[in-house]
Amino acid sequence: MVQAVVAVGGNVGDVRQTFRRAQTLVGQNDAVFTVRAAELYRSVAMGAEAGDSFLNSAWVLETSLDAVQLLDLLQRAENELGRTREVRWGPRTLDLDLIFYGGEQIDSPRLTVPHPHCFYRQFVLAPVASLIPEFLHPVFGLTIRQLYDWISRTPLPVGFGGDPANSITLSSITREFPRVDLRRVDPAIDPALEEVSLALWFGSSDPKPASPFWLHVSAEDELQFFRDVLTAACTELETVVDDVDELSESLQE
Ligand code: A4P
Ligand code: MG
Repeated sequence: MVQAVVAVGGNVGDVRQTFRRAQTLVGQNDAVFTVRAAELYRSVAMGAEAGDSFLNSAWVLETSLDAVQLLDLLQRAENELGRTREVRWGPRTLDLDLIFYGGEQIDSPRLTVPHPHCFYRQFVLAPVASLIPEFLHPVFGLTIRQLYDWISRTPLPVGFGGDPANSITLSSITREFPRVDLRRVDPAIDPALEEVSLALWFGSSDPKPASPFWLHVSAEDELQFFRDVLTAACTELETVVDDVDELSESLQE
């Protein structure tokens, strides 16, 4: 039996209802024993073409499926609940990403676990931290709570290296994300990298930077990707009351 963690997101249709139906569908599988869901968070859409704001949540489930069987099950649920795939990072009824599969590290063409983009996304870390704050990220060796705190710092130190298209756009990024303290760093050797919560390397070659908190940005998605990552790292989430009874209770208080 393995404990798996799934990030849940959507921004098209009745998203709460879709999340509930997805949880039922996945929970009905004979090899899935419990599905514990976090509350809902509203988040600014990451991605130029991502559409309206998202609702995000997370599940912790116990399963005897192997990781690829679990991915198949998640993708079947996505398809059944109206997911289409026209645009990468486009609007979607339901996105189910496998974030952790126990403490395993998997790198295959269909599946990368831990999810390589989970560590800087508030909309993944906040719901997961609400369920399993002490769970250790198998690559970073930090708990989810520590990762969440690390990315929630103000100011948020973000390093970058390589060759971004132009420094004028970089200064516009600084204006757009006032929480970010942007620093140019040498990814291979710079001790300042230990200080940054997140580092982006622009360019085609892989510089093998000292920090684990780094992302490689290929030439074609350069600054838009930078913007997307900072949106996911910096924008505050709003907690959403899901339950009608809970809502009426909170209104009476
Ligand atoms: N794949 C590899 N590893 C995994 C994994 N750990 N979990 C492969 C799930 N899938 C994995 O995924 C593309 C392929 O990734 C799959 O065929 C699978 O074999 P997809 O779900 O078809 O496409 P996608 O979701 O558009 O791509 P991706 O990279 O998963 O996008 P993200 O990173 O999920 O971003 N803004 C807010 N505020 N909240 C969001 O939840 N989500 C996205 C999607 C964009 N903006 C968002 C949010
Ligand atoms: Mg996905």
